[in-house]
Amino acid sequence: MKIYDGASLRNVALVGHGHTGKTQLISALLYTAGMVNRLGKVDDGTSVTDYDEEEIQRKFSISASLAHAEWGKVKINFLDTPGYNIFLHETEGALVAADSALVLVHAVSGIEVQTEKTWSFCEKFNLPRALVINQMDRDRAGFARTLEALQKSFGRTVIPVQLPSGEEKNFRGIVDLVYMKAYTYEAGGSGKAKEEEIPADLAEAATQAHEALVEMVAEGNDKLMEEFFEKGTIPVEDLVPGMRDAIAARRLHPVLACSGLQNIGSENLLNFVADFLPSPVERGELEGLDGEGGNAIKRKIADDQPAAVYVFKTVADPFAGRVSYYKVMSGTLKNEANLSNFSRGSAERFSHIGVVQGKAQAAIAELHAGDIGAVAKLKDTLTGDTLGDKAAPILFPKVKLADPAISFAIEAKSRGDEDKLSTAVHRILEEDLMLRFSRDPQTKEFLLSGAGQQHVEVAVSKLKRRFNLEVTLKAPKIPYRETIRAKAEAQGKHKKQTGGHGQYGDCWIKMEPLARGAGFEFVNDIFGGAIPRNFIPAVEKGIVEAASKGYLAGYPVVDFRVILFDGSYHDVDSSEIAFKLAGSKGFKKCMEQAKPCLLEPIMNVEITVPDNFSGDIMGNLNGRRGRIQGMDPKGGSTVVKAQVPLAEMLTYASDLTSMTQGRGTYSMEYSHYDVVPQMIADKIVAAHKPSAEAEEEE
Ligand SMILES: Nc1nc2c(ncn2[C@@H]2O[C@H](COP(=O)(O)OP(=O)(O)OP(=O)(O)O)[C@@H](O)[C@H]2O)c(=O)[nH]1
Ligand SMILES: [Mg+2]
Repeated sequence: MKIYDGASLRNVALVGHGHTGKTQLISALLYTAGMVNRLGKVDDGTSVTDYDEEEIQRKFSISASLAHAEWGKVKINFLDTPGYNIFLHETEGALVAADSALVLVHAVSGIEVQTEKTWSFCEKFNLPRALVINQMDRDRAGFARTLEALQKSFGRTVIPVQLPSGEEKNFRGIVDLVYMKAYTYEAGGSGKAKEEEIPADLAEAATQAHEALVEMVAEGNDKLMEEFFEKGTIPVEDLVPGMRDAIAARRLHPVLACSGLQNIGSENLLNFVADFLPSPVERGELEGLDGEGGNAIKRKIADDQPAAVYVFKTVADPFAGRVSYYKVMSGTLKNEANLSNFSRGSAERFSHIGVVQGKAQAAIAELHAGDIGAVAKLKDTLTGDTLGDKAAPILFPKVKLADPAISFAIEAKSRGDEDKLSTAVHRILEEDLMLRFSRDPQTKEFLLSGAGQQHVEVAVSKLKRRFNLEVTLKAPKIPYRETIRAKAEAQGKHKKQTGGHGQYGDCWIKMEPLARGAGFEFVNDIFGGAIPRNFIPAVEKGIVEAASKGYLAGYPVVDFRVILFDGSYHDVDSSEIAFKLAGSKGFKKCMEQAKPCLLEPIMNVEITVPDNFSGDIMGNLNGRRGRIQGMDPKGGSTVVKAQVPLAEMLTYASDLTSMTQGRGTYSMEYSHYDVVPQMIADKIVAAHKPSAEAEEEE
């Protein structure tokens, strides 16, 4: 493998809606460039970048992956990214490594939700980009229609640099609007083109499109504008550098056409990437933070700078161990280099650094500023870490991801695997920053949280396949609580005086409701030694323990006050344990009169949806016992604020996706506890009965 300097590199992310053909197209481009010896297919599980078993089985991309093509003097690093909404955090995370993007658009479906979303990711990372109208071979494919929609959404800087020659079954190649030549391909062939003159029926359209391109390139460039006014056109030798500048400055978003499955347009697309998309060094300086004070510093993307690498992806392989994918942000990374991990303060050795082709890696002696590589077995480096030359610390910003939207209770299927669960889950968490693992302190359940149901299910499948660990997922238990609504007064007496040492404890208590959130209060109102002082804490303890076990349905009783005001004792038979039992009995007797009820957590929910969905969303929230708090417009979207019981929100992530075709997002945080309506409470209490009886029998 040749070693490439920064100027000869192109780091291109393929992004777009799910199923637009990103993975398929990368396989076609690699085959065309001679990097692999067959045209891999997503549908057969033979694509280069959907190599993970989870991806092969599901036939879509789940995580970002990497491949490269040597094309002329250039090496193109392709980042394949998922387009499916619940895996988009992977896409966002991988764009740090890209210097440009190809936004794929389906020639039949046109602009879709994730087209817009991934476009906005590119904006966030300031990525120069082109649009590729793919799957031109499909029935009902339409280039002109799709182009119009793109211009409407993304503006007039969206300009074709190719026109398709033929459509649907007859799609056979493209007309290049820069060089004004036609190129035809053999369907399902080598991806190499035959150059031809532009067919007569396309000549006029091509000339017009060429002029539109020339005008757009001249628009932001005074010198070219002058030339354009003088000559009425711009010669190719000036147009090409003018286009490169316009693309890099994001004044021009070129549109291309192809079919990845039929391998039509591939050679032209590779040429376009090599000739027109920027290299990493052209992106100038990077911003980071210094090692200590967190002050902003700049770093040039150049070989003569100190080495720094940024880890953008981690894979937990049960055999190879941890594999880290990184971009060399500055300097040269040599094999066997010792680098400091600035994010963790440790040292790491980069042994056997390699370049990546899907699941395969090939060893390389060094990687230059801007290049992308992998290394196995770093000790404690994780995604988002910056490493580099000890003498020149720098930290590149981590990508901030949204909070998980859904949680499941997770349990090892066999009891013997309980210890394994936490270890294996933590390995999976290392490769997916959007997954969280926690333990609910009240319900004691382990929770696995992610972006959506399928996201969590993929994690479960990985646990099984890679770590041979079978788990079950359940909706998490709701941390209900219990409280009282009325005052009560009762005696709690524990007396056992048959034979041997007896037991005697006796207390009188009053119980009163407290404000929500107040917890528990104990007041000692004993006068005259009705209960000796040393036994009073035992009474309190008995009450606290009984309250933690609940009265109605096994949930802790909260927000009440107990006043201990009388009692009696026995000189010989009274003991701590006897007073504890007396307290517990008094508590239970009070509960009978105190109008106990269940409390449930209420969440503050904020939902953002396109305006036309807001009516449906509010109707749906009413059905979930939600209380709408407000509605604010926010640039074409509506933000709905509501308070909704947690119990009604367990499946909201997937319901919102289906209600809004994936356009809605929401966030949720705990607000307060409130009384569960009687009908619902009755069911919860009834559901608790069988298990409570079983427990008592034990
Ligand atoms: N007819 C036709 N089908 C295509 C073409 N490209 C991809 N497909 C099919 O479209 C489906 C999706 O292709 P992928 O390459 O997996 O799409 P993707 O954009 O990577 O999808 P995600 O990974 O979910 O984001 C597969 O069944 C492909 O065979 C094409 O050019 N023409
Ligand atoms: Mg894919």
